[in-house]
Amino acid sequence: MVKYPTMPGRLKEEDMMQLEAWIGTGPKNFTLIHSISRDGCSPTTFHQRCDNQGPTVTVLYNTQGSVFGGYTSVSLSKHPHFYGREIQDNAAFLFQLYFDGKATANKFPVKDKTNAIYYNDNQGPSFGKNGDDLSTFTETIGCTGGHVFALNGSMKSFGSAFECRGTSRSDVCNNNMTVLEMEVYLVTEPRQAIDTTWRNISDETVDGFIDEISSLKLDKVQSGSEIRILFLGPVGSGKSSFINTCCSAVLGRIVQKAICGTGRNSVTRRYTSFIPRTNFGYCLPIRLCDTSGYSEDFGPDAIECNYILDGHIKENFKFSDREHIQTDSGDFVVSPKPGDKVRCGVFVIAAADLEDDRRGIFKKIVSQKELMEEKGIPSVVVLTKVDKLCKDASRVYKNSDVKEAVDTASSLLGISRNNIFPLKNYEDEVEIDEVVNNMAFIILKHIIYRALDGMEPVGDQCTHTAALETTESDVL
Ligand SMILES: Nc1nc2c(ncn2[C@@H]2O[C@H](COP(=O)(O)OP(=O)(O)OP(=O)(O)O)[C@@H](O)[C@H]2O)c(=O)[nH]1
Ligand SMILES: [Mg+2]
Repeated sequence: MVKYPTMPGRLKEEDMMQLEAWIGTGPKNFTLIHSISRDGCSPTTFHQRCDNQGPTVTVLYNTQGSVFGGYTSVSLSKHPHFYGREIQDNAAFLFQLYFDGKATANKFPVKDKTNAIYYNDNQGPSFGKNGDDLSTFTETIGCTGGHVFALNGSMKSFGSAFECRGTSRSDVCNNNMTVLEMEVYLVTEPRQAIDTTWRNISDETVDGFIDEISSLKLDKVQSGSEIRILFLGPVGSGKSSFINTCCSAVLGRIVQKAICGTGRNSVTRRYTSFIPRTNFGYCLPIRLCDTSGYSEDFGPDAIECNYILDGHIKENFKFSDREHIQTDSGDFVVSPKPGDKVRCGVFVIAAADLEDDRRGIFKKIVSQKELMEEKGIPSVVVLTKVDKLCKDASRVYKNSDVKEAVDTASSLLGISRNNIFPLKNYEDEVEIDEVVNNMAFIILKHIIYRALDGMEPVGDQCTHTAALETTESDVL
């Protein structure tokens, strides 16, 4: 079966809950498998993406703020001899969720079950005999003005195969089939969480974590300066939130030093660093460096990444989409000190975005990872927002979707699975949560180990303690 991006569509969570209640057979997952704004509006593409998949729900969003569509509990499948045919579905229904922008929830159950769905090679999703209750489009429809599709379907005989319960078609679709979007979601049973733990992790308390990190005597390894850790990743993936999460876990209260949020472009515009500090004033000898998120034409590119890794870029440097830093710029460090150099790269990616690479961002990540490899700088991946895959944060290391995300990231980016870490950031919490802290400590600890491994000369059999006794140039 084709695997589809788990990118979110327009359908809100509460609308999915409403559909789930109407379907009436328990919890469901909704996976966006077709979107005309993303995939184009042609019958061929629609059938390629949606045929033989299982139950689906089609949702139309017209230009007047009305949201409506249809559900089919059976697979759309082509008849070997006919380009058009009706398909029986005892559980199909049409529905409306919003009318003129106002929430208006109505289910219109099927009454003529043998004519519930109309399959036609040349058409998009259609419901009722010949698609008379609701047809979406015939032949390819272009996009007008870059964002609108004037669909040529209709609800001309709404109420024929489906009960309309006194609602007229104009009360559902305003007799307006010009839409901003039409989406098809695959409706599946939620997979049972696997009960076997897919990764063993220890319980980390803040005291245990601090003791362990202090015992490494990192400040001596790095000759008095902090170990620099660089965060890179797509816009909005949770880089700044991760820095805040680490600082919160170490301090024991929610910290919001790094600015977080959402925007079309990166919210973080400057190269900024943060040092986590405990509530008794001890500063961890690590420096967490935030960067702008990647979009198509923004965020650190190969040249800037190269400079940052080698310590050539000063803190507070403002990333620009117009030009690279010049070597004669005031933000350019001509002779970087050991503490300016990056010791570990952390690629931060939202777990649910893993298979949506329309912007070519993973290619960028892979090339920057390879650049780090050439320089002997280790890299790890942090998969954020795992709460979207697994609501119960305490079950993350048992959840099969999270494990699958780790496997996918590993094969996409060519990074071994034990360098990929799932994470739920502090995001709406106002109090510390032990489970979130634990995830952050585990990741931070392994980032530090990787940085130390990268700083040890290759082939050297000495331990970290022995490394402390060597000179700076031996170690670095
Ligand atoms: N549900 C959830 N939301 C998160 C998580 N991490 C971050 N967010 C939210 O995602 C949005 C973006 O987070 P940021 O930390 O600003 O992302 P960023 O990668 O720094 O983004 P830019 O600086 O714009 O590149 C914010 O609204 C966060 O609250 C998470 O683990 N779970
Ligand atoms: Mg940021």
